[in-house]
Amino acid sequence: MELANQSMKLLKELGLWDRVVRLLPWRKPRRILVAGPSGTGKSALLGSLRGNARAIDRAVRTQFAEKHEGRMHGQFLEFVDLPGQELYGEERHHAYRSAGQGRSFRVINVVSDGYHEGAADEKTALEENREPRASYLEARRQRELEFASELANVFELYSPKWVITAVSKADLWWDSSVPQPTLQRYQEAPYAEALSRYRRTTPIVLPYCSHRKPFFGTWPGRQDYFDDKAEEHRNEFLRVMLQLLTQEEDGEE
Ligand SMILES: Nc1nc2c(ncn2[C@@H]2O[C@H](COP(=O)(O)OP(=O)(O)O)[C@@H](O)[C@H]2O)c(=O)[nH]1
Ligand SMILES: [Mg+2]
Repeated sequence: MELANQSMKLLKELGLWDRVVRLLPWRKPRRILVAGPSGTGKSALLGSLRGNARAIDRAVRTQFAEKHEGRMHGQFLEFVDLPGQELYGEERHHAYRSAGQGRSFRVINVVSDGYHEGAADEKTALEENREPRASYLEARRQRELEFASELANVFELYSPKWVITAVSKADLWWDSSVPQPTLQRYQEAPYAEALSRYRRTTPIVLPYCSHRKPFFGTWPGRQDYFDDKAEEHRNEFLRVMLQLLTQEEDGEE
């Protein structure tokens, strides 16, 4: 024990202590919150990042903040999959508080252009001809906007190291025209403003697709997207996320 104390002192004197701590196996993982309204695809995104890209029955909802810890490309990470339902607001606030207190955190903010598949029934979300109902998509986009304001309030109290907005389910909305109108919507007002109301940051907005699945089991979305783009987008998302993690000066916590 005495020897351990002496070595610790020596390392501190040499200015090497921090570096050693960073390599210790018991150091705490870096925390990433996966946030967003219900049915945007948070659990699916997390599953796909962790190598499990399968469709989720829409009746299966995340009820409590679920933690998933592990190594990813040399990074020791803890993902917190947050429940998005209005109903679980208390639980969500608790997760934000415990994530923000005394601990650094990062956020993956998951949106999907209103294509939320959760508690709503098929009749609410689809027209008779099985196309997504415009009024449903619009209402859910509004929910995304409200959620962005809620996040901004949290960020006023606790500042995340970084925020990536993942515009998921790209297999449903991707349109090869350039520039992408859907992505633009999240880069501009009112959405980008709501999210960065208190802390001005350059928004990082990336398209994403966890798996291919017809909307409410019937509407196939954009057929060509999955073959042409999905993997490229997943790789790019991972690249940006790992780059942000390596750029953090204090890899601690
Ligand atoms: N088409 C498509 N469906 C997805 C995608 N990601 C999730 N989903 C589906 O959307 C529903 C809600 O996803 P889930 O991850 O549970 O949403 P959460 O409430 O945000 O955790 C599930 O039925 C998923 O299979 C995606 O990238 N594309
Ligand atoms: Mg979930």
